[in-house]
Amino acid sequence: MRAFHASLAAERRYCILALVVAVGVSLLCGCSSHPRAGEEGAPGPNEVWLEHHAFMPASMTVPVGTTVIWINKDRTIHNVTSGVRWTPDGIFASGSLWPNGKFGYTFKKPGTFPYYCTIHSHMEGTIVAQ
Ligand SMILES: [Cu+2]
Repeated sequence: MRAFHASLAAERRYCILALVVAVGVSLLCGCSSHPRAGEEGAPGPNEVWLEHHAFMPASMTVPVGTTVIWINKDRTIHNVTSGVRWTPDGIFASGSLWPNGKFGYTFKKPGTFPYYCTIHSHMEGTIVAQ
């Protein structure tokens, strides 16, 4: 009888341990799915995501000398082309950015730099370097 009780107590201990582990794992999973800068869910500093056929953030102000990185998070091809709709100004052009493709440009002069996607011209963004 005593042995039975002992094993029951041990079993209960394992149950509690399993519960603690399960809660811990679910908490960890919960945290990792929460959007955080530079991770899944939100662009990091000096990062612009091409997501849902839009630039996110659509406008960004950076210090002169900053390299801005664009990352295509969509499942379609986009590009990052400086200029305004239908009128590229030749300052920078990523060419075709495939899903997960990246493009970087270093803003060495102050100014306002509009850009768009020539495939989906409603996709527009602006970088202000100052
Ligand atoms: Cu596009």
